[in-house]
Amino acid sequence: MTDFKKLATVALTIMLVQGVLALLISSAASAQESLMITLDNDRDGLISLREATGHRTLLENFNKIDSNEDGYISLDELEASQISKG
Ligand SMILES: [Ca+2]
Ligand SMILES: [Ca+2]
Repeated sequence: MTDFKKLATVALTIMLVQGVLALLISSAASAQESLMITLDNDRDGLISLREATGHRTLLENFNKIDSNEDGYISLDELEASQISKG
């Protein structure tokens, strides 16, 4: 096997694994994950106070949900809160 073929095989394998992972993640997306995607306007994986203004319940409970008090709601904190889109 040439180096190029080896490289191509490795690249193909990585793409395949990433595709399968993406499929798994998207099919397993929880209500909290879809809420995070909806509200996280700057795509940093966290909901800031400004981004939380798009969701009334989240905004009202922001300080309660932000358990590590860093001013942002992470997906873990969102999942712990059990708040969903509705
Ligand atoms: Ca954000
Ligand atoms: Ca936090």
